[in-house]
Amino acid sequence: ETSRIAQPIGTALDRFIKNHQDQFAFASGELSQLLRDIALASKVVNREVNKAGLIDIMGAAGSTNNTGDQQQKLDVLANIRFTRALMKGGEVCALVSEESESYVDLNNEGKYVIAIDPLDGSSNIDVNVSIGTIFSIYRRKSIAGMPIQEEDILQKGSDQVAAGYILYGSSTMLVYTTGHGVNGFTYEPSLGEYFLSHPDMQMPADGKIYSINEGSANSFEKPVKDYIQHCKDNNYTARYIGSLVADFHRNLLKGGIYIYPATAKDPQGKLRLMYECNALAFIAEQAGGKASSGKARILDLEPRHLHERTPFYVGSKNMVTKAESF
Ligand code: P6P
Repeated sequence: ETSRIAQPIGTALDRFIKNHQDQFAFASGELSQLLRDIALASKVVNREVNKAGLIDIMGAAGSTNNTGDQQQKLDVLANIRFTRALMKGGEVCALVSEESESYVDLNNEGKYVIAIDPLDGSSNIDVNVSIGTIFSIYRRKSIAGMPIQEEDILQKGSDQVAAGYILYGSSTMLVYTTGHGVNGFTYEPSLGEYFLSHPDMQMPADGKIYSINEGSANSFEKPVKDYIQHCKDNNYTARYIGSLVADFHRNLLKGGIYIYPATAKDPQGKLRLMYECNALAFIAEQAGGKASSGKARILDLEPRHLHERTPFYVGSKNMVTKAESF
């Protein structure tokens, strides 16, 4: 399959996208350009994340986003940067963001719709813990030039044409899929370029790391409690960074499972289907992993509203299957 023709490590992102453009359905270059627009915006956000401690942009902006989260200034900045880059890029007609109550009509003729969490884990900014951007890309379903329809906005995860994340960590990485495997690029700030560092990423089928916030364990449903006990009985390692992209990325590389189940505080789970779970589920499956609500495949869930939450089990295929069996 052409998609698995690994490019040499060190290939620059632009060259990689160009070399793989033939795989994109409707390969008319728009999706390539959209990926470049996202990469560009991430470079600007990366620069701001890296100097957050220097300029008084840390600490809460005082406002709260539509989900009641205390908005950090970097949240606001990241949302602005990605929205502006996508508006100027012209490839996206509508944007769904954690930071916006309803979808944003970008007034473009673009063929694509993007769902994005511009800066997930933002409560970690003040303590210098890795944070991330998560995005899903869909084809517009309604006729270009006509008003945006609900069918354009509320699409199942299985309809994604691309998905990815940027991890602003000890190094900054862009990891994405277009349905032909998963590739990871590491940012070289001195050159302002992403370079292929992790070609054709495969998530180990098994692992011994479990990621869950056990502070909420008293309200976990019995199957979750029993699975955690199974992990302890098998001497697994507990690793919970409290930043979804960082926990996901580690599990992608080393094998492991991340669980955010239903809790008393969040009876539907805390994570969002449209701009957190669907993207990571697509990436997980493309890397040989699995993503479930505990009862159903994440990518099969029919979204009912933009900010819908779902319980989320994602990671090594055999670990997710085991967790579902409790
Ligand atoms: P808790 C961060 O707010 C986030 O959305 C994810 O990045 C992270 O995994 C989770 O919530 C942490 O939530 O309830 O464990 O603090």
